[in-house]
Amino acid sequence: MNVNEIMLDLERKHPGESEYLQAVREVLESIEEVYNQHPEFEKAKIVERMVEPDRIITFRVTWVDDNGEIQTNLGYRVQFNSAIGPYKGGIRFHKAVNLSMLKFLGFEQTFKNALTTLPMGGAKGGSDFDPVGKSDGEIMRFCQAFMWELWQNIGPDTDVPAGDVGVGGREIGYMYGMYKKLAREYNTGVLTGKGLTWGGSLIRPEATGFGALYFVEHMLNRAGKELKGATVAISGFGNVAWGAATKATELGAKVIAISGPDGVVYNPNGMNEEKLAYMLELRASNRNIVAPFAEKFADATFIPGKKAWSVKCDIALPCAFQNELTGADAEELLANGTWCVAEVSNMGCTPEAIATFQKARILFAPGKAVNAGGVATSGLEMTQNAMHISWSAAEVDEKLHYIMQSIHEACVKAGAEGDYTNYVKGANIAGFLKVARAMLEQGIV
Ligand code: 2IT
Repeated sequence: MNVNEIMLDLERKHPGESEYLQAVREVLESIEEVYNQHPEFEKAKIVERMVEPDRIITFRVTWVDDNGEIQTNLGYRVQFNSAIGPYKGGIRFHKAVNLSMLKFLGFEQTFKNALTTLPMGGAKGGSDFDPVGKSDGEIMRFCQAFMWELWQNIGPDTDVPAGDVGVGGREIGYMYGMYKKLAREYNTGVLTGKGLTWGGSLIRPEATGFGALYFVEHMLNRAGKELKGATVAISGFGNVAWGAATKATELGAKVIAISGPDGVVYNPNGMNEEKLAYMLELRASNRNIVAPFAEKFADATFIPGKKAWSVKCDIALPCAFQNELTGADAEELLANGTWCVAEVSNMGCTPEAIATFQKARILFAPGKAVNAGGVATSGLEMTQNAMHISWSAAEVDEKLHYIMQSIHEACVKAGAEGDYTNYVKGANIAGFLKVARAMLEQGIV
């Protein structure tokens, strides 16, 4: 494989799709060496096939807003790879959603899902619908209209969507309601992230953040460090940030920053139960601002226009959006003494930021390993749905723990570079080998 040649070809086919091209380049660069040791991969053109989605479904979503105005958005489902299981991955509602974003996310999801140890292929979907400021009725009508188009393309053994940015339990509920009506069957396995009384799994809402902290604990243990007493800066204040802040606090770390598009909240005394509960309220308000947190809690300060990375911390956890931590942010964190960065958002760091952390040889791990607990627990939800049972919170949490430990071990095994662990390389190689071998065994399809 020649990475530059493949990238040139891909850029020609998909001009301007910067996130997608960025995600593919990162993976190809880190698997190149291993790939070239396997002539059978080269012969079967595994990489050339793996970088293209199996299929993309695009559709128009038309709905009526509260003023009676007709609105039209774009809807997508990118079914990326089904070598190891049915397509699986979230749905993102955000005004910036486009095909480049969903292709990058679907590509990443393929490797992430392979790392979970569970049989799930990779997919992603979404819409440029902007949930900010929308009423509950508008959210419901949009979700219904979205599912009206999507429903025939999904199913428990075909493609199983879930939540992502802008899509939580409420949206999954509205989508499932419409699915059930159209399909005329009670088929819970078609979506994950469901409510607990109608097929959802305990721990699924917490799983991305909890799993991330289990992964970070393993990284720290291996490096002879501790979470207890460490200061943690988190970007975002949504479901993932909440789960991460909750588990970090439980494990004895101090979460000293959360952030939003409007700025950062400096929270020097860390979180407590009341503050964590307020994070959920803030997200549910649909206003997408973090400033009210500092109005409610006197020991917190809001700094407008600043990112979480301006706060001096031991551990930085991007929990919001792709490329939210840049090369300049990485320099600032290093100057402030940060010694561990774990992406909880997908591709939270730019390539420059990753290179900066790796050059400084601090602990760094990529989203596809760190945040895999979310989709892994979706996989556990699918299992419970298929068996028509529900496991206790302790059972699910124990399985999540075990999965995060397995992912950490796989990364360490494939990512060792002398006495440094290159978690990016480890995650990419481990995920790639599993998917590549499955593709090879299934022939030219
Ligand atoms: O990025 C992700 O892994 C998710 N949004 C969760 C996907 C899922 O199917 O649970």
